[in-house]
Amino acid sequence: MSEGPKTTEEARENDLEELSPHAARSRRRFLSQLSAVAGGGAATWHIVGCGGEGGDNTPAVTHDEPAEVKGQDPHVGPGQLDDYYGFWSGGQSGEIRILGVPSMRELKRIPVFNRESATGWGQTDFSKKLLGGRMAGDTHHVHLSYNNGTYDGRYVYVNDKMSARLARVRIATMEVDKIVDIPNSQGTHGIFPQRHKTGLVVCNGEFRIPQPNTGNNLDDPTKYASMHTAIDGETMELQWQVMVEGNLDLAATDYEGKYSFATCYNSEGGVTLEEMMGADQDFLYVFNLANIKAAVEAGKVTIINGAKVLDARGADGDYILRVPVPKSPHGVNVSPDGKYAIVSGKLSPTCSVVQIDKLASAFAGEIKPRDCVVAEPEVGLGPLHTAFDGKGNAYTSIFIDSVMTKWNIDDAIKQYSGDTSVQPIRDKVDVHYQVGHTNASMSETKEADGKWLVALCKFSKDRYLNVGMLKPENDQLIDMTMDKLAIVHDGPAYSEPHDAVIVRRDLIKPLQVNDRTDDRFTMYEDWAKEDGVDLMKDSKVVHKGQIVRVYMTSQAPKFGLTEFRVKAGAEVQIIQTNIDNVDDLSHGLAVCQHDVNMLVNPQDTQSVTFTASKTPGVYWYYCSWFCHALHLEMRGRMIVEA
Ligand code: K7E
Ligand code: CUA
Repeated sequence: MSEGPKTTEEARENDLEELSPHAARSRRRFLSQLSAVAGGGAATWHIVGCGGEGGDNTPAVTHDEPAEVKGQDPHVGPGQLDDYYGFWSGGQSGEIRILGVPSMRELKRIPVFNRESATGWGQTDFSKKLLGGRMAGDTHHVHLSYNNGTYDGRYVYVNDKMSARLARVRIATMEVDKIVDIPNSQGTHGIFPQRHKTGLVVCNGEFRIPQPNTGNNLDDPTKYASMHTAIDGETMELQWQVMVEGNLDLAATDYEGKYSFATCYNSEGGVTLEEMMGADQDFLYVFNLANIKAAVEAGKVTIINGAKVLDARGADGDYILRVPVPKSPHGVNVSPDGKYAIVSGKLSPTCSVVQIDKLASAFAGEIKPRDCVVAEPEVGLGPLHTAFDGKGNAYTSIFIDSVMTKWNIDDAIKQYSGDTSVQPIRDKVDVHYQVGHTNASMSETKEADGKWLVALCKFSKDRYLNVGMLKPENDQLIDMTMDKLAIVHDGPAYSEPHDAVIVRRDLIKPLQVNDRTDDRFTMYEDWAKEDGVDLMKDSKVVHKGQIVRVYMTSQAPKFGLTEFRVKAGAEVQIIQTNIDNVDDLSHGLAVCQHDVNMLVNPQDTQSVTFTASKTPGVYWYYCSWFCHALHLEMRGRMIVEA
């Protein structure tokens, strides 16, 4: 494009029309709908973008634009392995999923905050202890532990927005090993680990509540506050909370361990949609981690529900800097060179580029917080999240326009500083439909490699066979190695991936058989010691008053016990150890009519506690995972006596 940027609204429309006629149409529609909302109308703008019903809403794009010949091949043939692990949040399902990229094949689901029948998560003694009786969750953001700016292959962290929890998966076992409750917080949303080493994981409280939330100030929202919380990524223990006045949305960290970031919408402190959209300006909150640590160590804290809380409401100070950005920002992503935090506008068609090395001067009062903003390119309507290729380009997901916009960061900075000869927008591609998060291969590390980009679309509408009212989400794979972005794959996803990270496969090395080092093994070993049992060898029934402990090995195709006897209504605890030492040889334990089903992986122990039927009789237990030609014979009888 040869002309420089225009200044009038009309010229901007023309620009958009050139880049994407669809974008210009939806921009006009968006603006009229927004004014309807502001006037008290129904907030329906977010579902009417593309390809569907009504008005001037012609389909966004012809389907299946073929990839250009020079691009990468996303096909992963039989027997071939993907180049990347994708870690996807499962949204309302409360889980994490692992996909192969670029095949986009779902390889595994890791239950986290949900009850899962296949593995017994939520039913085994260990998972019950972690979940504390809660059986639902809402996972949004999945991030891995870091060392020196890239993934160290040890942990995956994920938030539960619904019950304000942070969970950790140990990559060696791909199972949850810790879950921590975040006090004084509701709607725990953005999380991000520090990137210079496995240090803090910061967690944003999105919903403002009275502090403490014990019946005070119920009807005085001006007194509500939210928390920016730090959890130690090694111990999973709460370190501190910083109390702020505004809603905290997405989180990020820098690459040096100095700052954490939170987008703040609703700085006006409203409790209704209209109130939350009132102010034209909101903020990127920048947290100064060294100053916060020093203040916590100096005891400048209030204890609220056991948490050390620093009050940073009101004016900027040592702890927080509020960088003004256009109203209601959403995503914040830090470029792989560590230089910029990019704030996506959501209700503004812009991204604000914050130069991180200017923040120290702003904290010192030498420049204004807004002076740290060095570019604000127009990227489209409803920018949500930004990914990177490691070559100076940013890729922003644009929700309302249903496009991905590729733009150049340096050119955006030049344009902002007055150079009218540059145009930062490089390309736009239509996605289907209403893209939320985006991410790219290694994009959240200093090793961003610019190979694959995913657009996690909230609506699939007509892209798949009609499966009823709830359609799959649509995860689209985009080849980012060419000048033009090319969609090369549609991947249906069950409700509802929010975020994903895409990790080079050499960084992820899970075990084939369990190494029995997780915390939970001390629990089993303690019981076994108490009862004089060797878990790897013995099968034995131990009566302890009303409780019957049943130790049982499993080795294809046999359980260590072919029967055991209990009294009707007894508490039964089965502690099962899979002594097979063979890759992929899992056994299960299902108990007929007792609602028990759990997985026991090679060299693993699992335990489950349940109440035997009040009706005496014979109840078979059986192996529920196909393990052997005689798998169906792998069973035994629980004999329940009167
Ligand atoms: Cu944008 Cu929860 Cu990350 Cu969803 S949030 S899109
Ligand atoms: Cu063991 Cu099937």
